[in-house]
Amino acid sequence: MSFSWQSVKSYQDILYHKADGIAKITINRPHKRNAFRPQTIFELYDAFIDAREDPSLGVILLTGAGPHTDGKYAFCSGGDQSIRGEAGYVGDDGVPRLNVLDLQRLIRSIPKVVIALVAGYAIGGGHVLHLICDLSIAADNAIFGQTGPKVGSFDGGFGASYLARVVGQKKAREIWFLCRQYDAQAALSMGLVNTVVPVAELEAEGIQWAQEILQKSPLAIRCLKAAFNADCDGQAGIQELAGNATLLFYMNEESAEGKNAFLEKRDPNFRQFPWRP
Ligand code: S0N
Repeated sequence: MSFSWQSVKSYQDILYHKADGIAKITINRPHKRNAFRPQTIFELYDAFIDAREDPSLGVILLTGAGPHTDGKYAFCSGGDQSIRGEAGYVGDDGVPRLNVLDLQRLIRSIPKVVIALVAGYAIGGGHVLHLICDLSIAADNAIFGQTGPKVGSFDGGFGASYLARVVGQKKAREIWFLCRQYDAQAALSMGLVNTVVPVAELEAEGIQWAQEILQKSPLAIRCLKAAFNADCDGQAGIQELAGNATLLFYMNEESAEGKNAFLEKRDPNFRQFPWRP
């Protein structure tokens, strides 16, 4: 399928494209199996904010560049271990950070559909990134797994609790405690991905899913995403869901009457509105 991606902005560690209501954000460090460093996360965050603020976009595809020169693919292999310091991942400014957590929260709360397109490795913090996307489409060469207990780290946030919501407590504990790798079919059978396609068809499948979603009601999808999140995210999830209720109320005449009355220095006439059953 030919699709006219337009490059949006130039970054060091990622690529960012848009076309026809869809954004595509690509982690572009294939020599490191697309491991992220603080700079990568800053750039991903910047691109996701841009996609959130662009009302022409409804779906964001998150993927990894590849294959590398050795022929291998990766979605993302997590935090770049070569720059891991005593208190996080250390960028050029010398400051240690775990800023992937900011990105996780943004992907989860952005009121648009985020689809992970996973070819090759989705490992460690890279596995958590695909996990928190709304949908995951795997290439037939995809490999999934956590490595934390093997490399001296763990993600006790979404990486543990949301994984357990998705695949169940027993499987989530197996994934973290044994640090095994799982192929695409195994991921499909445990509900970790939505479908598996040949690697050559991965992007086309993602575009197809995005185009189907774009035919649907933006507000309905927005409220559904918030509703799914609210079930897991405590008060932050309720805030997100309630923010959508306020948004819808702002779009209603009853809400406008209150604002108009204030601006017109008169009492509001709410008696014109019904107390619905
Ligand atoms: C992905 C793997 C399985 C691929 O194996 P393969 O195909 O044999 O390739 P390699 O030869 O191993 O790799 C090719 C080149 O890429 C480099 N590379 C790969 N992954 C990384 C990485 N994560 N960091 C740095 N470099 C990487 C290799 O070094 C190699 O380079 P050259 O050719 O120069 O030698 C395999 O590569 C693998 O297992 N990778 C490591 C996976 C891993 O353990 N990732 C880190 C897990 N932890 C996190 O992601 C932490 C996330 C985080 O920030 C966090 C978030 C919340 C709370 C806590 C944390 C926390 O910090 O823990």
